[in-house]
Amino acid sequence: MTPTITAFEKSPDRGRGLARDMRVRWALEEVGLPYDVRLVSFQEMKQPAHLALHPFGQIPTYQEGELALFESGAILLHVAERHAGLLPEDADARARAIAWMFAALSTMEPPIVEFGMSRLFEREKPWFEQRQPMLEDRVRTRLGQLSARLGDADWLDGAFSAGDLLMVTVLRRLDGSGLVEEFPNLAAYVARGEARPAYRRAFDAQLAVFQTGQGNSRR
Ligand SMILES: N[C@@H](CCC(=O)N[C@@H](CS)C(=O)NCC(=O)O)C(=O)O
Repeated sequence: MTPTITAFEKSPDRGRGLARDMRVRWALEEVGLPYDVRLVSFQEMKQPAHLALHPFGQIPTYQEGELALFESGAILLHVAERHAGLLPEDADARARAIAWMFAALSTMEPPIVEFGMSRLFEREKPWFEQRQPMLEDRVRTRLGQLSARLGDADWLDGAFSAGDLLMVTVLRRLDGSGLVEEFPNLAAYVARGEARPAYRRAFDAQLAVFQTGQGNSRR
């Protein structure tokens, strides 16, 4: 059964691949699973029909037959557990890759989102300049720790996994801040992710939505 995901009808990132449907698209491309996309407006996301799918009125969602999922991490885990290519076969290596998925979403993403939100929405606040260095340092600390662990490896734990996929999408949220570039191995890591053919296909598909305003199917 072909899954259907939801994405922004008009992505605020103007097609830069920062919205969270990008990580789901990339995962589906990595495992070679065709998918349909249903575009939703900000208004639609807050209506009962969408809230039944996503209690917080957000994207992405994932529907496959009777199954409806929300939360990009849960969607990725579902896809990765059912299709080869995103999680190792070995049970211990698989558990470690899943740990990296959680690390991306619950250790790296929160300070990065906080930093990004502040730059987007709090510039006019009288305390913006004062608060910014603290937010930046929180991100820098996590980047430094991640950089130390990655060292000169290509991926976080052996072969490319769903953990790397999520981590790269999370680090991309820092685009334009110069922070990732302070850690050349992390900048190279992100570039390695972006160079994957599956990433390119996913990126082009979400960009096409922004450019044409049309939903798309990847079959
Ligand atoms: N933890 C959720 C976050 C979902 C999320 O923040 N989605 C954003 C787009 S990237 C959204 O729908 N924002 C619109 C809103 O919250 O109204 C996930 O990973 O799926």
